[in-house]
Amino acid sequence: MELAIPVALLTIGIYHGLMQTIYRAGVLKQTSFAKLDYYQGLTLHGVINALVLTTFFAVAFGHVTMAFYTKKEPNKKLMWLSFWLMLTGVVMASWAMLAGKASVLYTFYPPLKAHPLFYLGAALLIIGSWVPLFDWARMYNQWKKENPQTKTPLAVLGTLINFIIWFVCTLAVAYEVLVLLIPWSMGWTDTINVNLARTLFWFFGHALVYFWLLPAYIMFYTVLPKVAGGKLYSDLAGRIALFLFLLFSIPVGVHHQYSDPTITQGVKFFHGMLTYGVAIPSFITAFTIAASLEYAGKKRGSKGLFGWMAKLPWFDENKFLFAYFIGGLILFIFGGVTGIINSSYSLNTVVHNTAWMPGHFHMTVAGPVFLGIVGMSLYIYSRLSGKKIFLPKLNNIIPYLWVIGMLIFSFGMSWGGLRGEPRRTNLGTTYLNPDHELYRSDWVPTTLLALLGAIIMFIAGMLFIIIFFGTILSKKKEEGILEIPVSEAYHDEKRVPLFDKFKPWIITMIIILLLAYVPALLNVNKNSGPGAPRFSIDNPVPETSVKKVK
Ligand code: HAS
Repeated sequence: MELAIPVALLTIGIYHGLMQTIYRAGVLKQTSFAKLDYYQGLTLHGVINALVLTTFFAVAFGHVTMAFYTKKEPNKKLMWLSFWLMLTGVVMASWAMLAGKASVLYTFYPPLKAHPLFYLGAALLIIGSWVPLFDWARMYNQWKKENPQTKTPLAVLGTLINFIIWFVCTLAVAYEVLVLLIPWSMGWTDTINVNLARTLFWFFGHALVYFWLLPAYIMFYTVLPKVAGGKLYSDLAGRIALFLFLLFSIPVGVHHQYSDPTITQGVKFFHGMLTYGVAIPSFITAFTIAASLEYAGKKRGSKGLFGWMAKLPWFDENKFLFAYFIGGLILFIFGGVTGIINSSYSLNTVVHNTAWMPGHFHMTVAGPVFLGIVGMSLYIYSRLSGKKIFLPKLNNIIPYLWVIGMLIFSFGMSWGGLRGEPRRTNLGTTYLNPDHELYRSDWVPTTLLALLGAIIMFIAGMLFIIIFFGTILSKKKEEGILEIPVSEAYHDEKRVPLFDKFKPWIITMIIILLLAYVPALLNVNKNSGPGAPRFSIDNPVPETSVKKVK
């Protein structure tokens, strides 16, 4: 259920992704289509794909890794409690979005106001996803007591680190939602401090991207080397990378606020430096995984410096996870480079709020994260149910189709961004409408490229949904078991206690967080202007003024 529901919702999410590029390329020159407004569609696209799919999967995959490696049963009651809380939240938020009462995009920045049920739904989704952490901590402690001298399995370490990051960063967004947004949206308070809300959101928001990424990294470290036919080059490198994420994932949020005048240069500089810090574990990962793949290729008899690449199981349908993972890694090379460009203050002023930004983040969250999630969901389902993959040859082609589509799409978006094309804008009504005075012919090729890429991705996405539900509907062929490929380490370094306990890392994390965020919040407290009233997406006049005029 935790895998199938979000995959079913993907149909809506992917459809609205395609629609975005259709509007933006000027194929549609109107504000809505099929009774759904442009911003309503963009909100559905972002919330379903980036918040719902990712959170459900992280919880489901966490259950799988914890149960598989500790050989302990998660508490069934808590599992269901978490599932129902998350599902209720999704139903509430979906209602608000589909009814057109929450077209506030996935960042839900005020002064755009959503229906209170949207915020409440988001809060329930988050609270539901907290529940398993407490149960996993119990399972881990029991396992540790039984195995005091054994290294914590990398996948367990990664899952716990990821959910600790998630728990800490979501405290800020919980405060934003419960204390600032809901009372304001209910009309109990008249205005809201937009700067405080944005700062709290980004305390959560950048860590959120690593909450998406870490399950994929767990797969790259612990599953991919085995599937590729080799070993993990260094187990210790994986541990170091994971602990660095614990330190640096959260205190970087201000790099999303480089253009916010409330925050001073010193704070921006510090967050900028820490942002370079958070790229380090990804560089470690790039080298470690590349070395693991090189070893796999060499073991398969490759020759020469790059011959290993050709020997990898690119088209082996029995190892289809390889195709999903390598597709994600290839995209992430570009996603990472563009991310580092964003983190530079001066370059950020060129690309901020342009189409470059979705160009960047689609090669991350819709790259390694999306391909890892869908590939692993299919794998886990087929193993647990004992069913064979429906149309296995086609399944192996899907990730490559997705990568081609994504590279074309992101190239179009990034190129457009560099020419000033804005993000989150229905270009078809103005800039891409030849009859409009604002028409920009230089954005025609960029938006057409994005459209072409989106069509290819849409086809790949729909083929995946057919294969996923085709597999669910097929007959059981063997006994279902909980099994995931386990990579051995090539360098199985001896246990280093520092990289096997959480306490010193959590204390360091708290210190860095305080250093990064106390000054940021003091700035916000000092420099914020008057509070903002409630606005809806289709009216530049605040809601209260509209009511007064009526
Ligand atoms: Fe980002 C904005 C900086 C990573 C997602 N980012 C966003 C937004 C999203 C997002 C959704 O500093 C938009 C938010 C919004 O709506 O406003 N980002 C970074 C940096 C990194 C980074 C420095 N981002 C991610 C990841 C995401 C994600 C991961 C999702 C999962 N990002 C920014 C900044 C902004 C931003 C600014 C704000 C901009 C603004 O102005 O609004 C780093 O973590 C990236 C490090 C990555 C690497 C790449 C390592 C490569 C690997 C692949 C190796 C390949 C192999 C295969 C081994 C250094 C691991 C080889 C084998 C063969 C056969 C070829």
